[in-house]
Amino acid sequence: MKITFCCTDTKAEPWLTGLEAALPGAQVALWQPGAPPADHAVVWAPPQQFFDEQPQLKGIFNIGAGVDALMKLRLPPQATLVRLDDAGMSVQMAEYVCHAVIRHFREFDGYEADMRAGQWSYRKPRHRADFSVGVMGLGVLGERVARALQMFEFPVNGWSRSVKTIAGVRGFAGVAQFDDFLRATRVLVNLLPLTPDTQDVMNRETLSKLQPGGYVINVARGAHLVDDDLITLLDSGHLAGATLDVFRTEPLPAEHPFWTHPKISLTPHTSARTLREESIAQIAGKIMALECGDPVAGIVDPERGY
Ligand code: NDP
Ligand code: OXD
Repeated sequence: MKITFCCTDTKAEPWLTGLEAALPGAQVALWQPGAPPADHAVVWAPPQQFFDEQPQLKGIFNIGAGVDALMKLRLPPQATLVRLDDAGMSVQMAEYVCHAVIRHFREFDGYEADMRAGQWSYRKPRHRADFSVGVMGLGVLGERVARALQMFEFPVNGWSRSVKTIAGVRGFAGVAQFDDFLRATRVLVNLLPLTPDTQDVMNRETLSKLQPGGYVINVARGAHLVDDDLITLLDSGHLAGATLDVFRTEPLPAEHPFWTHPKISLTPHTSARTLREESIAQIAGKIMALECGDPVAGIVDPERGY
């Protein structure tokens, strides 16, 4: 069995040796233009040329959860496209989002500034019941995040395409219930896949429906958010702040206003990192399952785009 590896911005060597160790007998090679045909591909944001030269692929394994970059390309129609299914990302996402929610709710930035100014002062405790958190996307990551937030007793809302029942989470589904979801939410967490339906979903109109003092946490993709609309609503005072991990252009361009906005906290697309060992083990298991005709978790539906 031949496996070709084509992952942008990824150190290839440890992946190649890890995949070879996990799939004894397989030949694993770094893709180069003109490389011989392979059975399966392990990819992250490959160029179109890669698929044009590998039209016979049986399986394409993305080393991330989001497949939006692949959905822009022409893929071999017979190939099964498989995304990472957690592989250690959901716990990271839960800790990132809980940290951001709690940091905002408990006003830790304010306390830090006070203490640095040599000021020992207290703020009035806020009511948890006033900080309902709405999670957009209740998939592998969103569900874990919603459950983690519940542990801190925040009221939690969830929005998905199809109806989801998660104990203790007030569920909303589809376009018809989106407004109700937004109006019931103060802190908005985005964990949607980027698709034509979800692009620009956080804009002036939708973010205006959040409860006053709203807060935005974007950990999915930059193109879900209309940057200028966020800034307008922060400056008008309708929104209290935002924590952003993902951006339309990454790295975030030096001149972008997000860098210096006092109400925005930034991280460099790091909320849930691909963990190499877990991912190699998962991908190797999926390649073997696909070869044997066994069920494989995390198959992408090209029609839905996720
Ligand atoms: P999943 O595919 O498991 O879940 C997607 C969820 O979004 C599902 O609940 C789905 O609904 C819902 N959804 C999709 N389209 C719509 C829509 N039009 N309206 C309402 N709900 C919709 O994805 P993951 O949880 O694994 O990952 C989510 C995203 O997180 C990834 O696509 C990626 O972009 C991002 N990500 C970011 C990382 C980072 O480091 N910042 C790391 C990893 C992922 P339904 O359940 O009905 O299908
Ligand atoms: C992913 C990511 O989609 O890291 O896995 O953004």
